[in-house]
Amino acid sequence: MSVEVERKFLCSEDTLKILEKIGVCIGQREFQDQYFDSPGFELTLRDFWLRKRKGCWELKCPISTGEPSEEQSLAAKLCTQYKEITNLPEIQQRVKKVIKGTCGDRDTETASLQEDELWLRQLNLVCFAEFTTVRRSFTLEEGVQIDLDQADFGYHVGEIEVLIPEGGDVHSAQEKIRNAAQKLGLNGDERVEGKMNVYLKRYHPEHYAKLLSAHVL
Ligand code: V4E
Repeated sequence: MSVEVERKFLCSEDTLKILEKIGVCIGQREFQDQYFDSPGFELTLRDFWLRKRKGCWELKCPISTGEPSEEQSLAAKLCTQYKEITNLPEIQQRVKKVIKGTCGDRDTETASLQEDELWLRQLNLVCFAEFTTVRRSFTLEEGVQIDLDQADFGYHVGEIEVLIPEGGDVHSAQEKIRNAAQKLGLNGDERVEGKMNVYLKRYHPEHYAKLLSAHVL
C-alpha cells in the first residue's frame, strides 16, 4: 500500500516550456474515472474517494500528518496526502466500515447481476461522477512525477506527485515537491483545485457546498 503526496498547479505556457526542458516525458494516456458513493455521500463527506479507473478499483483514504493546520509549513499546506488501496476485498472492507452498512437494496433480485454491480448494490453505492482525462506524464528527478491532466469537461491542471510507502516520510516528500515546484517556477501559495473539485462545483453544487462546510475540500 502506498501514500500519494501531491501538489496541484496551473500549468502556464512558461511552466510547460520549463517542464519540457528539464523533465523527461514518459508518455500520454487516456482514462475514464467513475466515482461512487452512497446517496447520502457518506464516503466523500469523510474524505474517502472510491473510483473505478480502467477496470480497476481504487480507494483514496485520508491520512493525518499529525500537525494542526496552523503549524503546517507552506509546503505542507499546498500538498494533499492520501493512502491508495487497490485490493478489492480490502476496499470493500474499508468502505463497509466507513458507511457502517447503511441499508442497501438487499431485497432486489441479484442473481443476474455482475460481480461489480452486486457489491455496489449491496452497499447502496452509485456513480456520482464520470469523466475522461488525457494525461501527459513527465519525470523530473528520482521519484518525482509531473502529470498534466486535461479533463473532458474543460478543466486542465498539473500535479507534482511523490509516492511513498505507508508510514514513510511525508515531510521529505513535501520537500521534494517544494523543490520541484521551484524548478518549475511555481511561486503561488494558494491551493489549486483538482478535477473533482471543479466537477462537483459544476455538476453537484449542493454536495460541493457540504464538502466545503465539512472542510473536505
Ligand atoms: C477530490 C479528491 C480526490 C479524488 C481524486 O482527486 P484527484 O487527485 O484530483 O484525482 P487524480 O485523477 O489526479 O488522481 P491520481 O491519478 O493522481 O490518483 S482524492 C482527494 N480529494 C480531495 C482533494 C482536496 N481536498 N484538495 C485537492 C487540491 N485535491 C483533492
